[in-house]
Amino acid sequence: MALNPYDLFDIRSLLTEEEQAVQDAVARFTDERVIPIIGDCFDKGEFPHHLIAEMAEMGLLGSSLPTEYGCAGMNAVSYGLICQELERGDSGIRSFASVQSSLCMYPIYAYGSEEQRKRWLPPMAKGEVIGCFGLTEPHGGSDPANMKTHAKRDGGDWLINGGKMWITNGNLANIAIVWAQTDDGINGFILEKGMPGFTAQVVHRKMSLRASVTSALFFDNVRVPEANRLASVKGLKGPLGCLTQARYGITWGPIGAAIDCLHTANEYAKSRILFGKPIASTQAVQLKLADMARRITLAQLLSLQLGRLKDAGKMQPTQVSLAKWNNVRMALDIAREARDILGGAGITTEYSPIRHALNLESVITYEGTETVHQLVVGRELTGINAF
Ligand code: TGC
Ligand code: FAD
Repeated sequence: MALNPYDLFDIRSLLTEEEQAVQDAVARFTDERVIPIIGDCFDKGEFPHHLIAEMAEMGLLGSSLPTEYGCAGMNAVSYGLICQELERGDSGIRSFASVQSSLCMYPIYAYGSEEQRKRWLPPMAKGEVIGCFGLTEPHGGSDPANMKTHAKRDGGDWLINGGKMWITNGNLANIAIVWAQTDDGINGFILEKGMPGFTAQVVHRKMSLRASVTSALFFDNVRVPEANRLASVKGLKGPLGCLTQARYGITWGPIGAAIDCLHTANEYAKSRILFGKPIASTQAVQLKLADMARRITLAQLLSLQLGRLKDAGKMQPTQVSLAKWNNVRMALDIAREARDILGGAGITTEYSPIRHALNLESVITYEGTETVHQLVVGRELTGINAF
């Protein structure tokens, strides 16, 4: 029986029927709604806003949170499959879902009051309220402990001053989860669009994630009521806890981008005739395609086991770091190699590999750079902190 070239180890057979159904539904959405338009969106530097309502309708926003808040209550493996299928379309679409789900809805759920959960989560699940997550500052994203943005008590309120950089969904968002230094350590706040002194500015001239909105946020004496503070967490573990959720999804996402690149390169190589035969019949090209399949298979197994550990409540941040490092590196290398197999045709966005490669340059940097994740694994092995 012929094997599925994009799932050589039949990893799909390890999924439950429900997980397979989630994957199939999101795959259909990507094939029918994302792939036909995303090249143009990337060229124009536009995020396809009209897809938000459709993603919400499918339960893709806050998919792992409980149904009592209007969310789908799916397991971690299903969330991973959602990320994989969305990123097969484009990293920018997966980024939108990651930020909304893991970086905005998750902290409200995990660190917020019941009142905050009831107020924000149902409209966020419907895509009526969009969130962004402000941790990184211009002077150095890898070291968020060194943040300058601060919040000072003023009567019953807080006054926030500072700024954030490289914020996904920034200009789209109705609310921002903002992390700020206080006299009592780092705290998280929900800032609302329109609060005086809170502004966002789009980052232009991006060569990566062009179908995603990226912004700088500015806070000039923004008055935020105590009711908007995420009161049940303090310190860096607050934002890092959110990053663990998002990074988990990001271990899956690039598998989708890599599968799309392998598929594109394979089809092209079978039809491209050079020296009287398809380039797919040469040993050089087959070696490249085989190596892509090998690396994708390993990444699939890594993320699936990570998801099973997460669903069992046993996932550790170091495991997430290893998988984020491995899987993003795998996808970036495959995207560049696929681009090469397409020759000159590979340099235009008519074919997806160069778009995926450019996007993955962001994915390998955000949510902890490759180096940061390598050093987290190194610290685990040696017991010595290299930061
Ligand atoms: P350390 O000072 O040792 O720890 C502070 C506290 O945090 C706890 N902790 C974690 N908790 C949950 N998850 C994790 N991954 C955690 N890592 C640490 C830790 O136990 C401690 O708790 P406590 O109770 O003792 O206070 O911090 P560290 O030395 O581990 O951190 C250093 C380092 C470099 C790993 C960390 O600063 C880091 O990860 N830097 C990278 C920053 C980053 O990833 N920024 C991402 C910004 S958001 C983004 O990029 C979104 S892109 C979204 C998209 O479009 O998809
Ligand atoms: P730096 O931290 O300045 O790193 C520069 C270089 O130094 C890197 O190569 C890094 O690996 C290396 N380095 C760092 N530490 C060490 C060390 N100890 N030893 C050796 N080398 C080291 N942030 C948010 O808060 N919210 C968002 O929604 C968000 N979205 C993003 C979207 C995009 C498109 C991009 C590009 C970024 C986004 N980010 C977001 C920011 C992202 O998390 C940061 O870019 C990332 O954490 C790296 O920070 P930096 O860019 O300041 O690089």
